[in-house]
Amino acid sequence: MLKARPRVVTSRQGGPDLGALSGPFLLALLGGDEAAVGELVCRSRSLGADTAVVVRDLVMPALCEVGRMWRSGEVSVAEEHLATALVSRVLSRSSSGAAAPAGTARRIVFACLAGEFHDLGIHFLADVARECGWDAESLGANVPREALVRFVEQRPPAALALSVALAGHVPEAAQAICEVRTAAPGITVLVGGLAFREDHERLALTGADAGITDAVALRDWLRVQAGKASAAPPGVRSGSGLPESMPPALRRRIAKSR
Ligand code: B12
Repeated sequence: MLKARPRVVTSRQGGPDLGALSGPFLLALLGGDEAAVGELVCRSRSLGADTAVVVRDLVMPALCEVGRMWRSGEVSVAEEHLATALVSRVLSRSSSGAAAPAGTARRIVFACLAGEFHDLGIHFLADVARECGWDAESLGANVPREALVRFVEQRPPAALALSVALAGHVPEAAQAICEVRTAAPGITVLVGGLAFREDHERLALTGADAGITDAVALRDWLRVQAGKASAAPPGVRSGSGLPESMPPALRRRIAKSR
């Protein structure tokens, strides 16, 4: 059954032009040249690109090309794994997002559901969120639905962001969102990933509040939401001085031992 149509949020082109770095970046990735990959990311940053722009304009096109070459047999699975691991290491080192002090920032949780192993995107997006001053957690790949629902029920974030690369996983996302809405109403649920970039119509099947297509669009959405935040964002400290997002049993135990 079709659910309410979520908003699709896409970024406009803009920011520094990284086009000239794309070819060398792909070659460095495929050659496993970590120093060159690091150097190209540094050059992008010196041109004024933040993590969101680096991911949208340098990393995503390169990994799409790696995926194409992998499918056509031009590179092996081992070379694809090498490129993926390399870009992940370099980008996490170069991100400038420091962890926000507990309880002071709006919180966003990223996850890939059961069977979904494409978690590189959400690790980058968590860095993007930290650069925007959000408290971001990435639960990574293959998170069982029950565990995710319990997690957000006990420690409700302001936003839950689910990533779906394979179209066959859209029904699982729809089920998870339905259960999250019952267990923890009030959370804004975002979805993104290749499954929705291939076909925006799939968004309507999920029941999410919005579908966001890329890292720059997410960055802009996070900034707007942070601007709208009330004086007491979710996760602020309670009267006990402990974050509201802390599991209740742990909060009680710590409060008692004081
Ligand atoms: C790396 C990779 C893998 C790695 C993943 C490693 C990891 N830790 O992530 C491994 C080896 C595990 C893998 C496995 C498989 N893969 Co793969 N993989 C890729 C590859 C090459 C790159 C993906 C990537 O990281 N892109 C870069 C990131 C940054 O992009 P992204 O994930 O899309 O995220 C961005 C946006 O989509 C958005 N976004 C994403 N999620 C969200 C969520 C929210 C809330 C928001 C706001 C935004 C957002 O923001 C991100 C940053 O801009 C792609 C090629 C491609 N065209 O994408 C194939 C690809 C996705 N894989 C593919 C396939 C077929 C598979 C396998 C089935 C292969 C197999 N036979 O085993 C398995 C399936 C595993 C599973 N069950 O999940 C196909 C999918 C085809 C399709 N249309 O369905 C692709 C397209 C390759 C191809 N050309 O055929 N893969």
